[in-house]
Amino acid sequence: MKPEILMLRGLLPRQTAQLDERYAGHRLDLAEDREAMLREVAGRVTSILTSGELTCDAALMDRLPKLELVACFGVGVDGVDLDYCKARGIAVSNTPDVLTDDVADLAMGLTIATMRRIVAADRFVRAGAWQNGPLPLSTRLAGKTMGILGLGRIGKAIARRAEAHGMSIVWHGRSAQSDVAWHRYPDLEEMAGAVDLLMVACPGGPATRGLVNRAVLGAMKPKSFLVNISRGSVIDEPAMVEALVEGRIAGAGLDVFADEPNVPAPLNDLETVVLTPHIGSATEETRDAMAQLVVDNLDAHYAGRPLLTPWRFA
Ligand code: 8YV
Repeated sequence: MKPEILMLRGLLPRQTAQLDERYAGHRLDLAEDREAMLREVAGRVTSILTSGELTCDAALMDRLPKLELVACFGVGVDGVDLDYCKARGIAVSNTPDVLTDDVADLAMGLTIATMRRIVAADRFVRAGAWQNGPLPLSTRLAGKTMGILGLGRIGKAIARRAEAHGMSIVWHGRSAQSDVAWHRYPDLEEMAGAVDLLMVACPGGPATRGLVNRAVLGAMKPKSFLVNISRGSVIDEPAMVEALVEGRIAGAGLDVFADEPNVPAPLNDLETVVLTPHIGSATEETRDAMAQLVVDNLDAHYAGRPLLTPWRFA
């Protein structure tokens, strides 16, 4: 008998073929009648396949008495009720490391695109506006300070790239790191007031919800920028939109939003904002590596081997 997996999303064709060979996957996201599917398979399912930003909550997991593993496609596990998993002894795996470079590249891409107004410049040329004179001047990166909220693997990869562009790095995170030379601000608001660009790179989830609040945004200088490649939930989105619309901050590069795929309408009208549809890890190479890691974790679990990339509960 093949182990049965409740799938809240699919994988790429190469890994779907591997799954089909060894497992019976039930695509809840494609089910016409989700309730009927759940009733049918709940008693047999031993794993859930999900993404960090999808909801895998207690209500769902409560219905799966044999659940052993939640395998996440993505580094973020904020959609999973981790307290519940810990209490029930359900293992969780994610896909760290393989996506670090891509997410950091996008963070720098958004930084450059926003500060140098690359997207606005592209629109300017296409609209034929160049014939009427030059585009207004933009902002230099070199010599500026980037304040990184969350200095994990991705935060550090962004820091290295930003340094290569001549930027200075400071950071804020819950705990000090003895092997890090960059200055740490214990207070986020203070850091926000001191930097030219606030880079949001911390995990999502209850611990960071609304961390970049009205006060933090209010502390930022009118000439400073905001980039978010983490989760929309980390920023008070209405307060951010207000600050951008009123020009209280200079601009923002945003890959993630509070209610994806919905983006606050006022952002669409702002030339100072660059918007991307949650594509931090969205390259062929990285998505292939992420999907393979999901399958490899499932394989390890069902072979009785340790998970390759287990989530370490606090
Ligand atoms: C998503 C991400 O998993 O890794 C994460 O936490 O947010 C992304 O890589 C990806 O968009 C799949 O939905």
